[in-house]
Amino acid sequence: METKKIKVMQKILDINDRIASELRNYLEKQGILYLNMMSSPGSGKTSLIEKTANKFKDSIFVIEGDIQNTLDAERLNNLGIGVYQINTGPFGGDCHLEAGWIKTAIEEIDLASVKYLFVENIGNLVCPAEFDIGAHINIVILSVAEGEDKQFKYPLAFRNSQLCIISKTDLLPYLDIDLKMMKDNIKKVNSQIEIIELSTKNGEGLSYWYEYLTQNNNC
Ligand SMILES: Nc1nc2c(ncn2[C@@H]2O[C@H](COP(=O)(O)OP(=O)(O)O)[C@@H](O)[C@H]2O)c(=O)[nH]1
Ligand SMILES: [Mg+2]
Repeated sequence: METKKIKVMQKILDINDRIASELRNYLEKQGILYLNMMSSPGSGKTSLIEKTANKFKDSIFVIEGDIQNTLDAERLNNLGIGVYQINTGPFGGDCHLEAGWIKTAIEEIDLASVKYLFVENIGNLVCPAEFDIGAHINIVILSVAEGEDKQFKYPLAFRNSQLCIISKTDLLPYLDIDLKMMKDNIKKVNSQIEIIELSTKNGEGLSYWYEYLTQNNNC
């Protein structure tokens, strides 16, 4: 019985990986940079997309993943950018997005003017890292309030990401956190990962983020 279950799970992952690979190639051919944002709830994914939308307004589209509700999609919609909501609640409440669901979304979206396609994955550091959605850049966001050790507790999210954003740096003066240790620990889990420190509240570091996006949008 157990063996059968493992085989079925392997098949689901194989199908997911094939679709992910197709998405990666398709969006590259369209000249669209495809970014997957992963973090625990409240680390600042939507806030960063909001800031980015103000800068790159007409060229951004966001696919929002949530178990329930459309709160984040409404926040982004208010800024006048295109948003597509995926709710997993009605289908069992999965805590991650899968490549097939993104493919279905993309088939319904007009991508003609889009240069940056963001996926805000469902808020947790576990499941989203297990499912490749074909993004060109996986981004893990860790706020300074989360501590120096989360990369060791949830290593896959850091191993499978090309960029780590350390968010909410405006809070550093109020926290007992060793930022250098936090960064060293991230590099211990993934020595290749790039790190950008920023705050959407006071704006520090945002210029590096915008530059990162512009530099990488050559696919
Ligand atoms: N102090 C501070 N708060 C932030 C920052 N970015 C986001 N927040 C706050 O953190 C909370 C969660 O942010 P949100 O973007 O919704 O996180 P998400 O759940 O990852 O999408 C909100 O109350 C934001 O105002 C930041 O850079 N500094
Ligand atoms: Mg959010």
